[in-house]
Amino acid sequence: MKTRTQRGVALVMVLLIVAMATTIAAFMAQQQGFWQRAVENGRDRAQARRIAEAGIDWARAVLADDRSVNDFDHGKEMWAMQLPAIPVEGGEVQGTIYDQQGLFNLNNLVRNGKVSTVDLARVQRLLTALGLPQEIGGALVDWMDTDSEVSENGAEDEYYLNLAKPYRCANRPLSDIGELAWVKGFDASIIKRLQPFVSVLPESNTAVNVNFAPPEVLMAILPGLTLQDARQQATQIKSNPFKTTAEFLQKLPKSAKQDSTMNISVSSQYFMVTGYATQGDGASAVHALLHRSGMWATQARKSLQ
Ligand SMILES: [Ca+2]
Ligand SMILES: [Ca+2]
Repeated sequence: MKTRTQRGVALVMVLLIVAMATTIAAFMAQQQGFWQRAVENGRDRAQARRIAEAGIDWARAVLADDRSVNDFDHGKEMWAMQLPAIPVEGGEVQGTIYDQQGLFNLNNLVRNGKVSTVDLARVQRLLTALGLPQEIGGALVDWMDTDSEVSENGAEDEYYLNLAKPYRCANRPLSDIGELAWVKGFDASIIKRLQPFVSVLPESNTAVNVNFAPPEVLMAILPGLTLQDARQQATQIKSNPFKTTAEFLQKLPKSAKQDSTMNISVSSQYFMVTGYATQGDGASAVHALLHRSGMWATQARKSLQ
């Protein structure tokens, strides 16, 4: 027969085992909850991504439709409208198309591996208009040209290989605006200031679509144009966009000097498309650079988040 003490110990053991079993069960239930939520989140995110990517196909269709209507592009056209998010089952989706040719294409600066001096002068005018140092234009030329000869205010391998964390000069066109952070003289605040006015397109002789050009870009392509005239011009264009470049040239303010090498247009081939979608707890953003040739646009670059 068990003593009273033995019975007491046994009871404590039972209570301990029950307590442990309860803790383990609670822990397992919690883990299962985490796992289930992780699966659900993964599923929501995958769905959101598929919907956001479908936004790119929507943009291609919209841009093709636009080209079937006319051969000029401006901010009052349907494709350029910013639409609010549209509800879809389980979430919402938003797609926006941004013109890229009202901006100055930095890759125009170097053509076939050599500096385009007229474009360097344009970049320097743009930098001045933005209150940035002109000198960084020289470093950008060297970063992109294929030779290793140091230009005025430039920098080649010798400079970059002597940095605390050395790397080589790219000697090729830019692939992305973020790449500027590697170039001598550029930093985050300069890139932030420059970004709304420049693009990085996979070609080196693209026209500026004057219908989308901000005053600072108009100043860059039209020597002598004052900031006041450029602002007035950009405001007028916004409400009365041009259908031909001839019309634009006719209405140029007196302060602007016409440049025979100026490459302008009233239409665009490059567009940045952003697709954003939510599904349950998941969200996804897609950015794609589209190149429209004829009616159809192909994807030149894409990033997913
Ligand atoms: Ca159009
Ligand atoms: Ca170089």
